[in-house]
Amino acid sequence: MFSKRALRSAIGGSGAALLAATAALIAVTVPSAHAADPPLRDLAAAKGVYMGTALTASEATGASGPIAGAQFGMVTPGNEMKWDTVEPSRGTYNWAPGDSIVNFAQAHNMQVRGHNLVWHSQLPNWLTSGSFSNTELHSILIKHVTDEATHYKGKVVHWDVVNEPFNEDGTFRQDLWYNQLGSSYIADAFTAARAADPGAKLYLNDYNVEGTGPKSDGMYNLVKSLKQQGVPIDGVGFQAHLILGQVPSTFKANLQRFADLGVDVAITELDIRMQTPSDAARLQQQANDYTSVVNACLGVSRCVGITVWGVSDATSWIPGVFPGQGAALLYDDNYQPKPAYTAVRTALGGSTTTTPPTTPPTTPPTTPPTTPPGGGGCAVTYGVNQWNTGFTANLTVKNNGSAPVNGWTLKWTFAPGQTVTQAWNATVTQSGTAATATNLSYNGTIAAAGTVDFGFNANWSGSNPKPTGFTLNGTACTVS
Ligand code: G2I
Repeated sequence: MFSKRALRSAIGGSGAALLAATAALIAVTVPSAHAADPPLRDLAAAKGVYMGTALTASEATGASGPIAGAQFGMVTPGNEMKWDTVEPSRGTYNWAPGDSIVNFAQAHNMQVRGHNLVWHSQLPNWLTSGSFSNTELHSILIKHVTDEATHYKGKVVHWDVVNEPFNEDGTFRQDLWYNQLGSSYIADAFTAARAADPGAKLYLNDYNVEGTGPKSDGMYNLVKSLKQQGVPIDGVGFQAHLILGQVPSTFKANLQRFADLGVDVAITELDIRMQTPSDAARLQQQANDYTSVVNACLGVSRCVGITVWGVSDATSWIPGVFPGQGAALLYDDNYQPKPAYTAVRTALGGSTTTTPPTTPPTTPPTTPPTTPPGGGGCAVTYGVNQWNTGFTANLTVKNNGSAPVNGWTLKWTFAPGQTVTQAWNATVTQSGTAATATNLSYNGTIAAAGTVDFGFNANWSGSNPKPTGFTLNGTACTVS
């Protein structure tokens, strides 16, 4: 008998495409060193699961966007569907940020996990300081859930209807909702969401519930009781904000016991943080940890997919909340895949080889390697943040010409003592005081009148002046 997952995989569009692609690869021998591996989204689809990422609006238009669109088949807005964004004043809705993520998803053939309808955090002031009566608060809650689920009807496949309702000991969190409405706010929110969008799968979502324990038990008891009461809950999300080397050994068994209650399960916000800076041993441990998490999901037939909480370490929430920690995702600060990426790919049935850089900087581009900025020249803005021995520079390069620049090289001269240590959104090399930045695979084109951003960290000694001249593909640029 086919499991639901095997059936999905056998008939799934991406799965079929993958099989066809695999057959084509077998028929034509492709030099293996540079044979492109299928993206994670296709490998996942062939296993009957999705692979997703969180994405904020600014990440979508930055360096994470092209990676997200290529590698992931599901997107969760990082902040754009939360209450403070969506309903900043009572009854007035701000859909544009969330809509921008939906548009991004549709443009990249991705699905959307809505996050979230009810939470204790990121609430607008009018709500937290409104001193509403219980009755009024209840109607505010139901209206918000109804209006948001209605707005995104047909566009969101899963909703995190209620997010993080538990304390660590498994009792209910004493937040605005529970304190005034009691635990029945949870059932009421699910019921309202179902009425507004009967097609969306409705999830309860929390963290520190991945392994068995008091918090997970609290959630288990709630789900069991909601199911017994006929409340429309379809799934349980396990956020999985994990710590290096601490993937719970009971993860799979725990997912399975929830699945046995008759709900889907999903890993919804996966990241695995470590002390920074990372090193080879930690990155390898992290790769092993990611493998364990993927295997836990694949081992449970009702585990429908995995979402990582962001594309790149460069913009992850972790360092801001856990100072000294980070490096938790699949792509590093320079948007290059880490051992964890290869581990996930392998666990999903892809190849075990280390991924070559997205496009090695030395690969000759197919289009003319360096078109000069068509006619109108270029302008560089160079922003600096400096401290006693180091600095961060953020550069914006504008193509003032009327034609796109395809493949770019920016050159400038440093002062003695200025030394780049790490760059993002570009490869930066240095020979003495001569510095060269070249595009990465995803940002090689600068549209007519368009810009590209990159930056670097560097050391300095003596003085730390701004470079006085830049050339873009050999043409001098103005500097500001
Ligand atoms: O905290 C990590 C996640 C835990 N589970 C629920 C998720 O919704 C949550 O996501 C994070 C976002 O990744 C952060 O980007 O939620 C944070 C807020 O609790 C988000 O951070 C906030 C910053 O703290 C604010 O300073 C900022 O104004 O993002 C806000 C919007 O950009």
